[in-house]
Amino acid sequence: MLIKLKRGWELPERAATPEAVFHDRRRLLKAAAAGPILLAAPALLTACDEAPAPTARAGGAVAAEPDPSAHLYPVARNLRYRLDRDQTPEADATTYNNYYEFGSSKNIWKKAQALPLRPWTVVIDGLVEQPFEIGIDELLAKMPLEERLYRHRCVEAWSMAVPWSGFPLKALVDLAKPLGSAKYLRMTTFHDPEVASGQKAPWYPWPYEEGLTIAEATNELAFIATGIYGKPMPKQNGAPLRLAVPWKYGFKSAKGIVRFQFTEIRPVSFWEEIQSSEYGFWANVNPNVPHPRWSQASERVLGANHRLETQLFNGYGEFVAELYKGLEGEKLFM
Ligand SMILES: Nc1nc2c(c(=O)[nH]1)N[C@H]1C(S)=C(S)[C@@H](COP(=O)(O)O)O[C@H]1N2
Ligand SMILES: [Mo]
Repeated sequence: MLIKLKRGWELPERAATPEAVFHDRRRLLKAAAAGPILLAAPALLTACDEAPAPTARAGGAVAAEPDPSAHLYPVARNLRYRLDRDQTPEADATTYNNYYEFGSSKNIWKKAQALPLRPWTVVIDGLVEQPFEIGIDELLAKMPLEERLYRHRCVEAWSMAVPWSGFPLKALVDLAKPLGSAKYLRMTTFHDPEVASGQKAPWYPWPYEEGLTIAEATNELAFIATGIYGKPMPKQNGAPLRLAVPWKYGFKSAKGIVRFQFTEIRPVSFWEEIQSSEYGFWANVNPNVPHPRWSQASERVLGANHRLETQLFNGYGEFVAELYKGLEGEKLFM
């Protein structure tokens, strides 16, 4: 690429938006050869160049239809997980989003309201004692809900700090009863181009997929978030189920999950399939390993006027560093 590598804080926001600007243009050029796709080009490029600052504010007011899980919240906070900074204002965390199913700009929260949340069936299969399906409300009733304050660090060098509600991923793994041969957990997002128009873009490998090793998935930090700010999860933030793995870059935290599959084969995730030289399987946060196109040394704090230095494992080394002993030959930090 001819894009000059600059330090992250010198980048205009739109330039540090790898999941949009770069790939859409590149894939567009590729796809343009095919002809008909060209029709989509002007609209797409406009969307990519859109100023990220939202004009409208969502907050809790967005949930027009009542969420059937609303009575479950708020849940008790687990004080083991502490922040080193202020919480991000709810209005920022709920209106500045990455959710490519609904478009490649940050301002998709209104479009995401088109996603129906019921019925929502979760498939648990692959290398398990007995594959099964379970409705979201039945699953929520079985899981130990709690609130956790976690940092979130996007690979684009912005960050937030939010109170998630949800349950440890380990509780779901235990429910699934994986076989000893399972080495990875693959998570798959819903696929419905009729409601998620972003999924009509054929140059993305839909549906969105992500994966963890079983050791990562059963680490105490790995969390399935079902709510935020003491309320059910807004659609734009990944309702009804989204992963939160705060020591990894944000793209690992798949939203709108419908399937948990246990497998022997390392899953190839959405962004890895698009550009494996920039987005790998491990994607652990490390300020000393720059993205090929920008620095990861610091982060822009959403809803604040300052940057902070990024920390190794996003500050969660005490919980997770152990997981990577003996894996030093792997590309752990991209
Ligand atoms: N299904 C799906 N999950 C996704 C994404 C996406 O585009 N689709 N984007 C990821 C990225 S890059 C980030 S930074 C976080 C953003 O979560 P937030 O919008 O709740 O802040 O969601 C992640 N999960
Ligand atoms: Mo991200």
